[in-house]
Amino acid sequence: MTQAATAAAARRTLDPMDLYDVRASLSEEERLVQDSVARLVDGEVLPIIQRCFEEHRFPRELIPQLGAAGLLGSSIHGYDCAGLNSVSYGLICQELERGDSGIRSFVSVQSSLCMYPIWAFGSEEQKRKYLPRMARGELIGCFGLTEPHGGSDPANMKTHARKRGGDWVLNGAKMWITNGAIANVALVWAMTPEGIRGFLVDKGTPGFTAPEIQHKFSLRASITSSLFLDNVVVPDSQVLPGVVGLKGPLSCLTQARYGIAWGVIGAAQACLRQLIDYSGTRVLFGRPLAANQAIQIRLANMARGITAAQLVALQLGRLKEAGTMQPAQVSLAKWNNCRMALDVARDCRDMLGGAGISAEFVPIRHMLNLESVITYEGTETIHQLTLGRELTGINAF
Ligand code: TGC
Ligand code: FAD
Repeated sequence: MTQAATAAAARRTLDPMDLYDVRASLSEEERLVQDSVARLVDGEVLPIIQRCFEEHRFPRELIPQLGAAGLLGSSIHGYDCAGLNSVSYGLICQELERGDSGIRSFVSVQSSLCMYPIWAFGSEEQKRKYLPRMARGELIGCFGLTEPHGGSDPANMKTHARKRGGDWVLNGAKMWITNGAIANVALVWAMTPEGIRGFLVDKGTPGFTAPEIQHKFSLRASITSSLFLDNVVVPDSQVLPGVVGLKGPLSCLTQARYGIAWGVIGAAQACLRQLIDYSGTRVLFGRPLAANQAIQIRLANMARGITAAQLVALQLGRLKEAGTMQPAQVSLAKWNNCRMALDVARDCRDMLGGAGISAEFVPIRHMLNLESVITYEGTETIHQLTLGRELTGINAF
C-alpha cells in the first residue's frame, strides 16, 4: 500500500464519535461498563423515550434494570454498590444521556446527590438503612437544596430546622426537585442554629408533600417537584451527622456536576450522529446537503466541540481518581461541555430544517433538555464566576 493509501485507510477508520480514540485509553473494565450501558440504552431507552417525552412521563419501569445493572450509586464501595471508578461513572452518564438527559438526571440524583451524601456524611445506621435498597432501585431519593426565592445562592436558605427534645421540626419550601414526587426519601438541606444541615425525610412523614411541577417544555421524561415542609418532625437519627455548613450540599454538587460534564457529551453525540446520516441522504440543489462546504464546516465544528469535551471529561476523571480534582476544574468542565452540547443540539435542529421541530428526530428533545442541564447544578454564569474567582482571587458573586 502506498503512503497515501495507508493515510486514506487510517482516515476512514476514524470513529466520528471518538475522533481522538478516547476509548483506547480506557481500561478493559471501563470499556465493558460503557458497552453494557450502551446496550441497555439501545435496547430499553431509545425505543420508548420519544413517547415518554411527548407524554411528559418518566419511565419508572426502567428503575429495576438500572439497579440490576449496578448503575445506582455505582462509585460507592460496599453496601451492595458496584464500586466502579470515576471514569466508569462518567461513561455511564454519557451513555444514559445519549438516550435522554432525564434518565441521566435520575441516576445523577440517586447516585451523586442522595447515595453519595449518605455514604460520605451519614451514620452507619443510615448507610445500612438506605444504601443497599437505593442501589437496587427499591428506594428512590431526591435532593432538596434549591428554594423558590433563588437557587444560585443557597447560602441564603430560608428552610429551617429547630431542635425540639430528641427531634427536629422543619419548615420551608424547595423547588425544582428532580425525583421529588416519586422519592421514598428526601435529603432536605435546612438552616439550623449551627449552620446548614442535611435531613433525611421519609415519604409519608406528616406535613411533608412533594407535588409534581407540570407544564415543563424541558426534561419532560423526568419528574420535577416542589417540596413543602409544614412542621415536619424528624428524629435526630435522621440528620446526617458528618457535615455542617454549605460545603455539605456543595460537595454533593461537585460529584453530580462531574457526571453532567460527561453526560452531555452523549446528548451531543446523538445529535451529531443523526445529522451526519441525514445530511448525507437529503438532496438539495442536486447534491447531498453534506456536500456543501457550509454544512461540512458546521459538522466539523460540532465534532471539534465533542472531541474537546471528551478530553476535558477524561482528564477530569483521572484527576478525580487521583484525588486531586478541584471544584473550579469541575466548573470549567460543566460550563464548557454543557455549552458545547446545547450549541450542537441547536445547530443540528436548524440543519434538519422543518423536520427539526419534530420529536421524530432527536435534536429538539436533547436541545430542550439541555436548557435545563445548563441551568441546574449551577447555571453557566455561576460556573463562569467560579472560574473567575479562581483566576483573580476576587469573589464577584
Ligand atoms: P463559598 O464561600 O464559596 O463556599 C462555602 C463553603 O463550601 C465550600 N465549597 C465547596 N465544597 C465542596 N465542593 C464545592 N464545589 C464547593 N464550593 C465551595 C467552601 O470551601 C466553603 O467551605 P468552608 O469550610 O470554608 O465553609 O460559598 P458561596 O456562598 O460563595 O457560594 C458559592 C457558589 C455561588 C458557587 C455556590 O453557592 C453555588 O454553587 N451555587 C449554585 C447552586 C447550585 O448549583 N444548585 C444546584 C442545586 S441541585 C440541582 O440542581 C440538581 S439537578 C440534578 C439533576 O436532575 O441531574
Ligand atoms: P436564579 O438563581 O434565580 O438565577 C436567575 C438568573 O440569574 C440565572 O441566569 C443566573 O445565572 C443569574 N445569576 C444568578 N446570580 C448571578 C450573579 N451573581 N451575577 C450574574 N448573574 C447571576 N435543585 C435542587 O436542589 N435539586 C434538584 O434535584 C434540582 N433539579 C432540577 C431540575 C430541573 C429540571 C431544573 C430546571 C432545576 C433543578 N434544580 C434542582 C434547581 C436548579 O439547581 C436551579 O434552577 C439553579 O440552581 C438556578 O436557580 P434559580 O432557578 O433559582 O435561578
